[in-house]
Amino acid sequence: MTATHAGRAVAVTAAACAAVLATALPSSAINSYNSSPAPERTEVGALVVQYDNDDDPGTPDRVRWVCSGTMIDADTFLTAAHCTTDWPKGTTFHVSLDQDVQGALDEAAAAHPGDPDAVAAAVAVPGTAHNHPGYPGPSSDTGDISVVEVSAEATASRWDFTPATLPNAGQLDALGPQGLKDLDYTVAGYGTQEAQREPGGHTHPGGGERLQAPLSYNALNKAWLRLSMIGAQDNGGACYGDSGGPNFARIDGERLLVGTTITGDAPCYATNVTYRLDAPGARAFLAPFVDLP
Ligand SMILES: [Ca+2]
Ligand SMILES: [Ca+2]
Repeated sequence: MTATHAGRAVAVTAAACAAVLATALPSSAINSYNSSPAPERTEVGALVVQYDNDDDPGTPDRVRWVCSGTMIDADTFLTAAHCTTDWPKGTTFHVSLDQDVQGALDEAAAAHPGDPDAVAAAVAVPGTAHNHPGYPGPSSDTGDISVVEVSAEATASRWDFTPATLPNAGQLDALGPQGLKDLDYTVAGYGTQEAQREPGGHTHPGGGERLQAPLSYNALNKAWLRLSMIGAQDNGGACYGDSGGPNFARIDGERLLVGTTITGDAPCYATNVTYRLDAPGARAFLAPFVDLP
């Protein structure tokens, strides 16, 4: 585990990948291998951020998608705390459930040149971010979880979606190692592709479109569910910009949102490290925002 799949420290929100996206190849998300578009996952969206990015502080002039996330009820968008912290003063957070968020941003930028407020309003609904108060905690449980509270009315008027279902308390523990191995896992998000080796180093092309990929079980810790992205095992995987996005498992025929993408190996070929949503830390944080199962 090295790079945060959207963070600041070892870097890598999609915003930190600006140089990559600026020269982006045809848009695509998640890893390129074993992935597919996810138009049906309408509860999965992108975190859109409007922030100061020029020499005129106090006027948030830049609008871009930076992370992924999931609607877990009518007005609560679940994402990662490293996506919603450490932004310049005056930053505002927004949620888009569009399939092609980068395309929507490009279109809005062309329609509203020099008007970032109008661009944000065209592609997303505004919200208020709430970060886990303990973030960043110890590596055993970093508290890397946040929500963006949006207007249920504004969101429902733009997108038709069914909120994701959260797991019961300790549901992954109860399955045991063999039970966890037997499950089918799927990651979804708007992130970039795995590393491409190019002159000058690795780049991560693509991103901004909702894709999904299968994963398999690797390990379970107190706060973390590790999932394999090894292509040779028919898995796909998550990469930069997929942070905060969902990892689903099908349990007893039901699709449950069991973990949010947080980090993994830097080139995005091996492991997706996800924050468990059945564990006490996540549940205590989420309790004021959703009805927990
Ligand atoms: Ca500015
Ligand atoms: Ca709520």
